[in-house]
Amino acid sequence: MKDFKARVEDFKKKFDKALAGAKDGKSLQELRNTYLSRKKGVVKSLLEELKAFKPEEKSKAGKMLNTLKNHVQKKLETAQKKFTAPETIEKKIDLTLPGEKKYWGAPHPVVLFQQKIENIFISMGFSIEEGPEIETDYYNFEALNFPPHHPARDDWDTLYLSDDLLLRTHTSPVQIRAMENRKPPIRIIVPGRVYRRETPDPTHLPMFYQVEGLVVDKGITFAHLKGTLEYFLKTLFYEKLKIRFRPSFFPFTEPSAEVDIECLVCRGEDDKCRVCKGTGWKEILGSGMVDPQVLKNVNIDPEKYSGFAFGMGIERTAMFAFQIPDMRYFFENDLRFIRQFTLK
Ligand code: 2NL
Repeated sequence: MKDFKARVEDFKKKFDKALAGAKDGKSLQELRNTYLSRKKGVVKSLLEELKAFKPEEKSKAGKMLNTLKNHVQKKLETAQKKFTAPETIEKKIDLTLPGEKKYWGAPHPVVLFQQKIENIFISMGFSIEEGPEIETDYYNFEALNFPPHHPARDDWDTLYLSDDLLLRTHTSPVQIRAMENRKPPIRIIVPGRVYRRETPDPTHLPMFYQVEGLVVDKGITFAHLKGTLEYFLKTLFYEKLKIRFRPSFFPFTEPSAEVDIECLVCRGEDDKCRVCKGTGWKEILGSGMVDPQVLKNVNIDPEKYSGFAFGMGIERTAMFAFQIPDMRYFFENDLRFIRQFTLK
């Protein structure tokens, strides 16, 4: 028995020494064979010797053998990992190949511009309103003071879905719904998609984004319209921006005005400027005092209340601000285009 114990310990020492000298997976395999082979491994042949032992010695010797076997197995496993891990990684990954490129998206320039516009109006106490893109003839035209078959409807190149349903040509119907549903004071802006029957070209799309605004309260005058739009445009562009108001016509406002800003491309210094056509001015907004008939249509008494409204195209304004030459770029979704825009 003493002899058995000494031999087991001796095998352990021999194994440790051999393992320390093992240089690769192959020599580990040889070690495993020598010690753990089921037919003629060291552990197996020692196990054979147990048969000759008395029962209490048998169990002691069995434990010693088990300890040896576990020791050998554990050490071989750890050594195996050390040898095989780097080898298999090198086989699976070709480290000479270029890395995988991660394609990041970017906020769309229309979204960036819309958010910037929203934030300016939020800072003035406006709230943001949304509504359906499919509308009835009433909300898109009639409530806004376009009588049926009125020639002014031709200006809006409407896409009809049926006799009564259409794709909204502006976001005004959302403002009509807002005036129907609540009492003044009303201070809202309505950004969103609008549709018109157009063939895409550098300055037209059949779908684009618009933002309209509406203020209705007691004592609202043209001075409020002017002050609000001047503050808005100076914040959107820069503080010393030159602005002018020009008389105009819309069926839903009276009086109406178009708002021009100085041409930021040539600053009025190029009489051949392609952006402002040499005028030095660029039309950016339509606006006016809400027509009393429109207020009546939504049961707001025009004797008590007045209001102003305005509308502007988001892509058109973004094109001017970023000097984008073709409106179609916005919806081609080419990342090389989309990634170019950031706003302060
Ligand atoms: C433009 C002109 C405008 C409005 C939109 C409006 C809405 C209601 C009542 C009165 Cl509910 N007016 N909206 C007013 C003036 C101009 O847009 O050139 N848009 C791109």
